[in-house]
Amino acid sequence: MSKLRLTKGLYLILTNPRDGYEALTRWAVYAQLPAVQLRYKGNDENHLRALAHKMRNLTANSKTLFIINDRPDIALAANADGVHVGQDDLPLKEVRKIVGPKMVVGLSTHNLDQVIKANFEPVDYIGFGPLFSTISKSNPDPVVGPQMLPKAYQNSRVPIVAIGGITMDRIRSIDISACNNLAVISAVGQARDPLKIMQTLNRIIQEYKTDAP
Ligand code: 3NM
Repeated sequence: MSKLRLTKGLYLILTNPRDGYEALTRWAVYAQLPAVQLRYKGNDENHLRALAHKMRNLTANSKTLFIINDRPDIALAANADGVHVGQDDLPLKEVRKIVGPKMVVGLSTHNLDQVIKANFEPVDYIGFGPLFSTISKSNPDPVVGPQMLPKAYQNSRVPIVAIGGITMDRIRSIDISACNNLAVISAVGQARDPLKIMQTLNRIIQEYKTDAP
């Protein structure tokens, strides 16, 4: 397991952000977000490598972990802090073999079976979702609903990053005590004032208190 720690707060995923990868990464560092993930879905491998290099430089010596989606090889080459993979990517033991023991490894899960199976894999956190319907992913898995998050929490040995359709409006229906992070793409990436939205979401997550006495 990695010694790097994914602290509580907003986990920002960048896929074609309106204001560009560089500006959003700078703001994520300024806002001291716990993590920013490069999730590039294009075919231009050189562009991906260049983005990875740029985001690594911008996040170096900051509070913000730099995580790369899907590609353990590029995460290793770019000296990223972590790699995030899906259910259909390389087996987790292979991923861990490529990136070594220090890197943070995350795995997407979409139901309780997958949450429980992840307990036996060399992962540092799991994504869980989609909590709500999302337009940011092609062929998303069925919506799990925010009510499933506490159940995932009870069944997971690792911290949970809740994802999928999370917006300012919907955040109030999420039991944030059942996860370590909320992850968003469009709520920040397509916002008119991304810095303000990321700061607000990060603060809501970090300051969340349950109503229970
Ligand atoms: N993974 P937005 S949902 C990348 O369910 C991703 O694992 C999901 O984007 C999952 O915040 C999703 O715009 C898209 O809905 C999240």
